[in-house]
Amino acid sequence: MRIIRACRELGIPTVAVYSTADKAAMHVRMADESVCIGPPAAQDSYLNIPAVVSAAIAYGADAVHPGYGFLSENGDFAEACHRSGLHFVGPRARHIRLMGDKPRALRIMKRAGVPVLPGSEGNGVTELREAQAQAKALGYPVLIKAAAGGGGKGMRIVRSAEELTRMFPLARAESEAAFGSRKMYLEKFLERARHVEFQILADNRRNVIHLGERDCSIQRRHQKVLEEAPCPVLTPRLREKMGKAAVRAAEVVGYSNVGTVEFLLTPEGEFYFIEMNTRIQVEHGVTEMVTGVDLVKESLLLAMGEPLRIRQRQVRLSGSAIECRIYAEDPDLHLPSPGVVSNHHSPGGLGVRVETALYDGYRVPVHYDPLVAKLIVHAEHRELAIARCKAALREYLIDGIKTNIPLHLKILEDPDFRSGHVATDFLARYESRAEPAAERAPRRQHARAS
Ligand code: MV4
Repeated sequence: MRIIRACRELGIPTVAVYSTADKAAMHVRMADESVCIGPPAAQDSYLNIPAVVSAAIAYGADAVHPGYGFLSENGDFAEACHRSGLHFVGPRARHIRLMGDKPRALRIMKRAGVPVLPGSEGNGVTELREAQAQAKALGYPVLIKAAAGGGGKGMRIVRSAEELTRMFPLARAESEAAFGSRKMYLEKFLERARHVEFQILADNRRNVIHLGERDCSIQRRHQKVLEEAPCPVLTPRLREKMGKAAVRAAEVVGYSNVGTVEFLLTPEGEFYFIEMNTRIQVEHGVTEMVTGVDLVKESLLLAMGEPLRIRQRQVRLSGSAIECRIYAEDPDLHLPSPGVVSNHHSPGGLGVRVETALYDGYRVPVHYDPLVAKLIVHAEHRELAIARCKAALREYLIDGIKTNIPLHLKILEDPDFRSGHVATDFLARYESRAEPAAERAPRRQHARAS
């Protein structure tokens, strides 16, 4: 729906693809045309490259936007589009593949002078004995990552040789199942860092700019829960330094279109490149709110071969934005909560943006990601954004499914969050001191949603 909106503004007609599970989905109703590409199982529909490409050809499409899930970071898909004469709205296949190969990406960044953490040398580790030697040299704690992965799948923190012996085979099996690769990467684990990522835009004439950062430290099991822009602890000086490193990361490989450079930031102000995401991300909205730049529109124009329309010095950050990811999940059990939505009312007002496909009578399918809405607020400063966000969450009504709205209210009231002093361990610490569900006073309106 976000992509359809940007296309409409540009006068571009749209064709949506869907699986039989998504027949009643809002994006299908909203697009000019729609095509069913297969059964619910993603492997047989949304991940089926020939099905998507042939739908695009059959409907006379000029370009394919991959969105942010499924095939969005699949080099084979970008290449298949290209071979069929379709513009792929994203980077070139070779850059998707490069950034998907963690040891290779890190080697290139290190050589380009972008700071990286101490980690495995070479092309990755498959054998436990080799992993043990490397971990010993790095010193514990060490983080095991999938060399072909990203976003936390196959990741394990290990604090001793014994833990490594236990965890390495598990992480390797997870990587093989998820990415078809047994190659792992070991990295020194930073305990109390923040996850700070820079949005970049690049045209195919090697011009690259950044649009500032997002703080995504608040995650649960590597699923982002709440993101904000700007990062509350970045000084203009550090922003410039990290921004330059992010731009350098894109420049050195000749990257094009939208991308995100992820860093870890320590309390001492040291930062390290960890990976690059070669797609528009779920949390792009907070950057849009503080920069006023429509990132999806820019990505479409860049894919058409247009030069960048904005120069670095024209990028101004204004105010503070927060995004709450609303998941259809049981807040106590952390289990998906599919069901039929009723009494849906989404909040509104100045500085309140809701991106959702929910409507009354819609059945949230069990087959896919439980993300059902994004509440994005923008205000002049962070304190006001927090207040606005809380007010909007209390206004949100959703019956029929359970959501994590109560968790968001709890985060927004947390003194550590309010002072801006959070790190990637925030929600983990949080859950360990979580009070019983009964003590959580049900708030007036969202009580039914919890
Ligand atoms: C790390 C890290 C600490 N040290 N790497 C998580 C997702 C992926 N894109 C990168 N991630 C991390 N990589 C090193 N060497 C911390 C994270 C991380 C995290 C870790 C545990 C619990 C929550 C987290 C939230 C954000 C980032």
